[in-house]
Amino acid sequence: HLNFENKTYLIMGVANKRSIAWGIAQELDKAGAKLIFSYSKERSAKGLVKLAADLSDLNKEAPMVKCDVTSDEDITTAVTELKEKVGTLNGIVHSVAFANKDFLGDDYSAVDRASFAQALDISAYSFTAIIRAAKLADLLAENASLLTLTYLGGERVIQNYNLMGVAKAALESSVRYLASEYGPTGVRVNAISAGPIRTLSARGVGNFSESQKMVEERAPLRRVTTVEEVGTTAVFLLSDMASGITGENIHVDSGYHIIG
Ligand code: 0WD
Repeated sequence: HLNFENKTYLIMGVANKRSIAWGIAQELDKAGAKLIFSYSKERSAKGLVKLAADLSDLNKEAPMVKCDVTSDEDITTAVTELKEKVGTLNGIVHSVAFANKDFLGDDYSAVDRASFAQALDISAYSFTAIIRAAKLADLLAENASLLTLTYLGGERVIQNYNLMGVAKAALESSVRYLASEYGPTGVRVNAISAGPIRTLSARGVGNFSESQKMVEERAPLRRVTTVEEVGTTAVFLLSDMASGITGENIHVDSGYHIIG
């Protein structure tokens, strides 16, 4: 069931070696899956080439495509390139999010129209957009598994998460609607709700260290979640071992979400 031979996955959202997407890529590589990466800016591409060099021989020279998810043109071009480079995808890991830092602290209601639209566009709409484009291009294998990353702030109020929390709520809801729509074709759609992990994006959230401290003090496991733990759960969800799971949001957060 955990056989990843001849299976190919698109990984979106590796900014650097701390990125959750990179943690997932490393675990998939260990499991024997073939990888293809997408990046949003040319400068991320260079870093990605260097990172990939540390992967197994299968992925050392993994193909890469440009895809700034705010651009319909980029999405169309990326899908065409993916079709040429790999033909079929057995899954997609969407690990992309953005919100204007000015609205990740203080009062939520201060958010302006443009920042709201941008956060929802990059962090929620992009998952739907890439899936639709991949499906229309007949890029998705039968039983493909699609995965996105979310956070508890989408379900409840977490101090400072504000605008991103609203975007994550939209993302989590889209996971359910997409799962329902694509289920009849065998395609599964799930989310991992990760505990706070110190990455580039996390630095933008006000008082980030405080949320990690809360996890250490109150989560059942009394420690912060590691990127490896998110990676191994992703491998499971992307594999046929999870064939009965869709529309789900699995918390990989040391159990923090059960604490009131
Ligand atoms: O504590 C955390 N770090 C948690 C993160 C806890 C729970 C969930 N998450 C989520 C994030 O909200 C996000 O959805 O995990 C996902 C990945 O976040 P990360 O690994 O913490 O962040 P980072 O390493 O900064 O990666 C975010 C990626 C970057 O990749 P690229 O390849 O573009 O450098 O999102 C990318 C960002 O640049 N991104 C975009 N990618 C395509 N098009 C865009 C865009 N327009 N904007 C941002």
